[in-house]
Amino acid sequence: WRKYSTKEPPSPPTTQLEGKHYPIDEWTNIPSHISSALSRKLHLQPSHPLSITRRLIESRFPSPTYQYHNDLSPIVSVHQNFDSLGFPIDHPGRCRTDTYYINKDTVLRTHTSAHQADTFRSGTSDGFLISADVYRRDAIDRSHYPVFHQMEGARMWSRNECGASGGVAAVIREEIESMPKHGINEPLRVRWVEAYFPFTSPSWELEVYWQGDWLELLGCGVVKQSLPKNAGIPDKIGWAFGVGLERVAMLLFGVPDIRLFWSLDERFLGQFKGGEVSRFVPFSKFPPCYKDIAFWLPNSSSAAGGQVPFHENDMMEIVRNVAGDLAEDIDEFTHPKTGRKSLCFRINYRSLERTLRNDEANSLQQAVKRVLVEEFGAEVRE
Ligand code: FA5
Ligand code: MG
Repeated sequence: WRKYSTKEPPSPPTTQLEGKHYPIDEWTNIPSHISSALSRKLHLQPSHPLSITRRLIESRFPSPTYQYHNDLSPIVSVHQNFDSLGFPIDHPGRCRTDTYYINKDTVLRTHTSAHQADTFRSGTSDGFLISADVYRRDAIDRSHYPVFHQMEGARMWSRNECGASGGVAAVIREEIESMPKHGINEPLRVRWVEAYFPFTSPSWELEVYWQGDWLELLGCGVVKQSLPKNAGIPDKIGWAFGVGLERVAMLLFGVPDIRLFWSLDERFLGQFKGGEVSRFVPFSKFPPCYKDIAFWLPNSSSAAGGQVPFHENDMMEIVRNVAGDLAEDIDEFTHPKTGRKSLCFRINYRSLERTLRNDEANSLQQAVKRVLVEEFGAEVRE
């Protein structure tokens, strides 16, 4: 019992990630289905479609002009992920509803841009490609996943080498527009949409037409001068892009659902053993199972137990925690206006690997309800 009578204060609670201990606090919000993804590193598995896609893009941005970084830790500071890129302090991306926090100062990177400033500062090459896993609390559907992979590309020039920033803009658009077309035979409809990022100006996003809708592939732009200036290279000017590797791989390989990239099923992995781009042959599509849920939330003034306001991403997270990859998508319904906030969601449960039984879907749905009631004080409308 002596062990417990020591006068030393108890050590603060910590969490272990990638073999290191981090103090936790009221910002910590990393569930186990996320922390267990850290070790997967799909973009480094030689015959995984994400790795094949990475190498294909790398081949268009050759070394030594471009230096490749493929193993940077996903654990970064709030400064690296947001401050160094000029994100304003009230930017919604910084919220706990959108970002996975290890503690108030440390996050799982939400984008590969988190490494831009450091890589510019290291000054070891004019260009770089950074491929990595990134993490976001986000919607559930066929093209979104809370862990996905991005490739950051950037290239710097001396001002006199490249002329005006207009020249840089032309180069990036030319270079990037041809990227998703590579390896695809049928004509692809692509369009550029003006966008906003705190660290580029002008900025664009590139979209392609896919399964009846526009799918966003990447964001890019001319790097704002504050970045090279802060990195000690004020005479340089350059462009950068950040592309979603899953999105490009879905086009290249014909993968219809982003969850498939995480599959350990040989019917999926076995198709890419050659290490080259090939058309994915889908295994039969198993039937969906739709379940609706409607609930009231307590008024924030009367919220018991210090409950926090409910965010749509909280619903996504609850379902991910309960159902894992058995949830295919979630739709929010419009609901009648009343004094209290009422929410309705339709969850589509569907396994990629087998037919899901109705009683399995029911028990997942029951578990979702339980979390809503116990953790958010929801009153489920039957
Ligand atoms: C960014 O993350 C910027 N850092 C990109 C950038 C880099 C802009 C350099 C300028 C210069 P955005 O949030 O739009 O931008 O994400 C980039 C891409 O990541 C998207 O176009 C999409 O292809 C992919 N993506 C975003 N969220 C998800 C998700 N939940 N699941 C899968 N892919 C996603
Ligand atoms: Mg975007």
